[in-house]
Formats: sequence, C-alpha cells, structure tokens
Amino acid sequence: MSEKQNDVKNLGRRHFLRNSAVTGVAGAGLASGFGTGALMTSRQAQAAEKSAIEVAPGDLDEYYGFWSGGQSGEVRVLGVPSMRELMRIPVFNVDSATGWGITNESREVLGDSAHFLNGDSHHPHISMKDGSYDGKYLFINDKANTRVARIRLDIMKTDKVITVPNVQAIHGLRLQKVPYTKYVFANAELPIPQINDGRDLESPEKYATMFNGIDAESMEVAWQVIVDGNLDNTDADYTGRFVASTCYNSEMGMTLPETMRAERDWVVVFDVEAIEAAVKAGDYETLGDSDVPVLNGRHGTRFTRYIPVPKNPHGLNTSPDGKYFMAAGKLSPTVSIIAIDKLSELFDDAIEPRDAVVGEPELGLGPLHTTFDGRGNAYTTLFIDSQIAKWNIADAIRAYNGEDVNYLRQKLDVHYQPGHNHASLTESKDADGKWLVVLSKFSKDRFLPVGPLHPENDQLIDISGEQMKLVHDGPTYAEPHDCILLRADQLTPSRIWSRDDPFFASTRKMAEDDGINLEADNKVIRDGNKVRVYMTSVAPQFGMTEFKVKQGDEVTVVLTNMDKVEDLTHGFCMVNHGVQMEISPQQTSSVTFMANKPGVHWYYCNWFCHAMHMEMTGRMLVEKA
Ligand code: K7E
Ligand code: CUA
Ligand code: CA
Repeated sequence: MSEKQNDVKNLGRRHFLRNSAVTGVAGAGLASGFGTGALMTSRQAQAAEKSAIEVAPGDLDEYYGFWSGGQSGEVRVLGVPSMRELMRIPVFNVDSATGWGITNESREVLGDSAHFLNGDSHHPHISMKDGSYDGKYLFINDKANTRVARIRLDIMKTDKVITVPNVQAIHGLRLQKVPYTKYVFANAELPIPQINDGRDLESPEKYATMFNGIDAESMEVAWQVIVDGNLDNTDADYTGRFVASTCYNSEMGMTLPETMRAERDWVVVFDVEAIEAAVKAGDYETLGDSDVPVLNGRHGTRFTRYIPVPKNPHGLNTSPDGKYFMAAGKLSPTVSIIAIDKLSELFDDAIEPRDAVVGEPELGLGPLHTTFDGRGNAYTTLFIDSQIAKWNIADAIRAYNGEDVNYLRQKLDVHYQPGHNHASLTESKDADGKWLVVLSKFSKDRFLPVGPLHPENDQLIDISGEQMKLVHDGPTYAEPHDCILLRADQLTPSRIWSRDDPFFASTRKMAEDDGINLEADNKVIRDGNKVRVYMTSVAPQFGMTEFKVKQGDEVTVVLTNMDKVEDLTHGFCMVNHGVQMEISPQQTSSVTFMANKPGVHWYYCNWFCHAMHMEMTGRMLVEKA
C-alpha cells in the first residue's frame, strides 16, 4: 500500500465521525485525540465536498438511482447526489400505502405467485439499446420465490412478474446490452433434482441448476441451460454474444465447508448465439410439465466454456469499454480479468480456458463487486477489509505479465463491510466516472441507535478526481444489495396516468362488459352474489357517498380518479375490511373483498387530496342476509 493510500485510510473514518458530530447526528465526544491542524484541513475539505453533493430545496438531482430492497422485496428510487429517497416501488412485497398485493390490478401482475407475501430482490437493471440505458424498463430478481419482475419506468409500477420453472432461487440477473435488451439473463443459484418431484432427494450428484434467458418484452422464459456447479452473479458483453456467470460451488457441496474445498471454482461463459441456434433448430428437451426449451450446457458442450478462477467467486462485472469480464474472488484477495476478445478462440478450442484470464490483481480481503469510471479504473469492494480498492485495469494486466507496476491507486475506508458498489452509468458504455455508491452492510456507530436491528449504510463517494472522496452516509432499511444510476435526462416518467393505460386494461374490459363508462358512471352492478361498485372520485368527493349490498356478497369497488391535476392522488379504504389502495390522477384501481358483517361500514379517502380530505367518505350499508 502506498503512503497516500495509508493517509486516506487513517483520515477516513474519524474524519466523517467528526462531520456527523458537527451536524448533531452521531453524538458528542468523537473528535478527541487528533490534532487541530488535521481538523481544520478536514473541515475545509468537508465544506468543499458538501457543496458538491448539496442539492438545495427545490433543486433537482442529476441522477436517478434505483435501489433493490433486499428482503423487503421492493425497489426504491433515490435522487443522487442528494441521496434523497424519492419513491418506493413495491414489487414482491405487499404495500399498505398503494395497495400493491391487495388491488386486483396488482394481483393480476403478481399472477400465480400473488399468494406469496415476501420477496428478496437483489439486482435492479435498466433495459438498454446499443449499450446505453433506454429508460424503458427495470428488471429485478426475487431469490426468495424464484421470480423475475419488470417495472415500467414511465409509471414506476411493476407490470410483469414471472416464476421461473425447473429451478430454485434466481440470484444474478443482467440484461443483454447489445443490440438491445432482447433477453433478461437470470441465474438460478441453488441446485435441485431434475425433475424435483420427490425423486433423488438424497442424491446431490443428480442435482443441477440452470442459466435462464427470459424474453424481455413477453416476459416468457425463452430457454434454460443446465450447468455444472451452481450460479451466482452474471453480466453480458457488448457484442450480444457472450454472458458470463460466477460459480462458487463447483464442488456441488450441500454444506458450507463442502463449498469451500476447491481452490478454484469457475466463471462459466455462455454463447447466446449458439443457444439461440439450438433452440431455433428444435435441438432441446423439456422437463416435467414445463414447455421451456432446456439445453445441456455442462462441460464439453458448445453452449459453454468453464474458466477456472479462485475461490468462491462472487461479483461478475463487464467493463464499460466492453473488453473485460471481472470476477471478484471473495475467498481469494484477487479479481480475475477475463478478456472478452479471447472468448471466440476459447469456444473454437484454439486456447485453454485459463488463457482467457489476462490479469489477476491482488486487492485485499473479500473482494465482492467491481465497478468502473470509464477512465480505465476499476473499484472493487473489499468486504472483510471494509474498503474500496481503486485500481487501474491496464496496469493490473501489465503486472500480470511480469512488469513492475503498481496497479493500486487508492484504498478508501467505508463503513462497514460493503457488498455491491456502483458508479454512475457504469453498466453502459456511457460510464461517466462521477459518483460511486457503496452499499455497506453494517452501520454500527454511524447513526443514532434504533434498536438491535440496524440500518444499512449506503455511502456516496465522489470519484470525479484522482482521489476517491467519501461525501455522504445514507442509512437504508433492509437490505439493498445493489443499485443502478442513470442521468435524470435518460428517463421520462409520466405526470398523470393515461386513461387507456394497459395497467388497468382488464378492469376497463370488466366495466365495458358491465355496460359502464368508467369516466362518468357511478353505479352498482349485481351479478348473483358478486357486486361491482363503480365510482368516480373528484376531490374531495367520491361519486357515491353510499351503496348497499347484502351480507355474504363479494364486493368489488372500482374507482376512477377523474382529477387531472398532477399530484392529486386519492385513496380508498374500507374500514375493518383490510383493503386500501392508491388511485392517482386519471387512474382506475379496483379491490375485491367479502361483505360478511351486516351493518354500516364507512369508507374514506386515505391519500391527502384536499382541505376537505377528511370529509371524503361514504358508507357501505350491508343488509342482513
Ligand atoms: Cu453481492 Cu445478491 Cu449481488 Cu448481495 S449479491 S452483496
Ligand atoms: Cu381524496 Cu383524500
Ligand atoms: Ca467453491
């Protein structure tokens, strides 16, 4: 480590504890024990850094950030560099505020898995065209229930959720970058018997897992490829042909010690063109009651190559110049650099798998994920060292070839135990090297205590200069694994809903079948013991202030918000019935519940919409059966 690196390391933590003390966040007494000279310097530095991240009231951030929500199952939208939370997008979770998982429209999106109340979302990625973000969709995995979801970025709502068949625990997820996001690539992590119907329970040697290609537009699983070992993280190249995934369990161990036996596991590279050709030629099998094409991609097949890398590798990241896949070593202090331009030779068997590795810099303990500034530098999280290592890719390759060069540029303390890091636009060819977000798993002593469960700590680092500068702590609720940043001008969110939005097309169809004009009618339709209540809402009134049903009826309330004013969202809550939902301007939302209790049941608007919002109420009168 250079002296410079040591300097930064020593300054890092106290420097920012001091900053917290000044702003009254972390309590007093933290500044003792170092010299005034150093203090002044760091204060002046802080002042300069602070202005770089300050986004004044009313001013807008330059970047959108989309954070996964980990075991909360959601996605969060932040402004960067302010790190203000702008919105939450429920995906695999149930959300009381918006009614996600409660409304009929959201339950239709959730489909077969609507009965699950949990999710575990790790990897948010934005659709691309020619290697740039196109701002259309965001895709995310659910490890907990083997699902993949798509969020429409115009309305910031989840519009598709699928369960991937034949596999368990979708973890790594990335998108095709070039020529456009035709496929979502999804790694299933945990091997299971093929077929998993009670056979082979105690024969782990017969377990397997698969690499999955999902059609990004139809959200149907296009094909699956059986692999040796398991699959962890993944990324795609900039030619459209290759995708690489890490495997930490080449041993096919069923316990932790078993998964750590080998000194090397591997990166498996997939040839998407060969896979597509085989599927097109009908050269595949299907499994069980799924009709998804399944290919054999084990060692020795034309669909894959296995490149040995040390040891229980984790993160897999493509450099924005399109030249390299980087596999972080986790149990090895190294990152393995794989040259993408050698992969066609590898598939032609003109070179050995290890010949594709052109560098293996030693960075520190517990390398997990790597990100890039577009200026030839890489930034790798060191989980065990609680540091970010900034290193130069070209110099690391020179050192691997025996030259005496120092590829390490800087190590910066972060707080603490970082998982992913993510630089602005880093997954696209437009990587701009301005901001680096580090998602730290531990935050003890950085914030006011809030009980045994601590927040995470997402730190913002300015990487625009030679030296990384830590500029902000951002506590987050459990547990964003990853985030993605794009420029604000790369997105165009809607301000209000379009009345013909497909998100509520099924509800519109139901209304049409009932002879209802959603924009005008306030009517109750009885269909046996199913009752559909159609209402408009205009602040501060529901179109109906009472309706009558019978005990035992199944009631569907359909609300259309006729306000056209931006930001004028209404809610609907039926007291004591466990239902509420959001209805934003020009949106139609519906919810179904049983009217089992005779009597008077008030409903009210639960999104603040008007000075008379409290009075925006009505009564459901339930007659005794
Ligand atoms: Cu490293 Cu699921 Cu991306 Cu967590 S994974 S950190
Ligand atoms: Cu309508 Cu509050
Ligand atoms: Ca292993």
